[in-house]
Amino acid sequence: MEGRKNSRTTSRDGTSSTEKRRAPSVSLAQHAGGFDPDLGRLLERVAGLAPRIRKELPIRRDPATTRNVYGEQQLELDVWMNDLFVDALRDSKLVAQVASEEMGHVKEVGRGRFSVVLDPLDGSSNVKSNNIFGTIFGIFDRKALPARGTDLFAAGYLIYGPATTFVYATRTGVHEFVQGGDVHPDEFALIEEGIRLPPKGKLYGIGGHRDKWTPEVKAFAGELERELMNLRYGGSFVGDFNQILHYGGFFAYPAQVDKPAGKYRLHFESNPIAFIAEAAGGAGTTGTERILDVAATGIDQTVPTYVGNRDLIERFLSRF
Ligand code: AFP
Repeated sequence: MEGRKNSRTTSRDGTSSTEKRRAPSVSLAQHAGGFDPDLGRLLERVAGLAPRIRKELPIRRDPATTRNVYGEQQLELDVWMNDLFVDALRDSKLVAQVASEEMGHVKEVGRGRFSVVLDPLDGSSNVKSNNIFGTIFGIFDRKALPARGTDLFAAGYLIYGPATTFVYATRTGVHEFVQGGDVHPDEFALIEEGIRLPPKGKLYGIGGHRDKWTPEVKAFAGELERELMNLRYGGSFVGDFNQILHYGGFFAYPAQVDKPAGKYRLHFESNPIAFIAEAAGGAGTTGTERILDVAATGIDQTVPTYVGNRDLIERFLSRF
């Protein structure tokens, strides 16, 4: 199945759109279920929440009265989405533990084989401005949380953009799906299977403040600028990484001189995305070690995060 593009994809092969619509599409549940039936069921549950989430987006736009464990003001949507995902994972009967950026602790939800880590709403500051945000998740098989990224069984994300897309990865590949269509509007259909980072990265993006970047980050950013790579920074890791997945390049929320441990949450953001980057042929580093190798010492750890094409990550590391 490697490298397949669904017939609903815009293609360059000259076939008409009517012909394309008639060809059978592969659903997310079928695809992931072919890899592991329980994974198929779990991902179908997760993706099945998207229509409810999209319906609530215009309504739940206000700040909540609470802050998360990182001291950040939560949105009503952060809290609501967290509960929605936790309840769905519990109801699936496939999950034992859940931990999320919004809870700050590990929650026992049943006796299933999976443990799930998630950032229910990644890019919450983009809600107000109607820019890209999404949900990031990582799935462990029979592992207690917190666990090391290298033990992930699968990872993925949803993007609530102009279209709702779903990307999932296992160690053997990264696959993308889009929601909608004439026949099953709520279903996710395969767009591209076995995605690889394009060999020549086009984009770069670096979060934080240039004045606070470490000398290695400043120097490398200068190098990428001189090579005329295009700057893209959108304020949501999931959206920014998704661009790297499709166009190739380098994305970082780096160590800063006043924040050496960076901003991104190891378990909820950096590990799942580094897992996807590696499964697509790329790499992820903290600047001192592979992200997926970082020892799991606490559920609220943060790490400097650099992901993207392997050659760019290696060039960046050669500066240390
Ligand atoms: P949350 O919305 O889950 O808090 O995550 C936001 C985030 O960690 C990441 O998605 C963005 O890339 C980054 O913060 C944006 O940070 P800046 O506001 O400093 O650019």
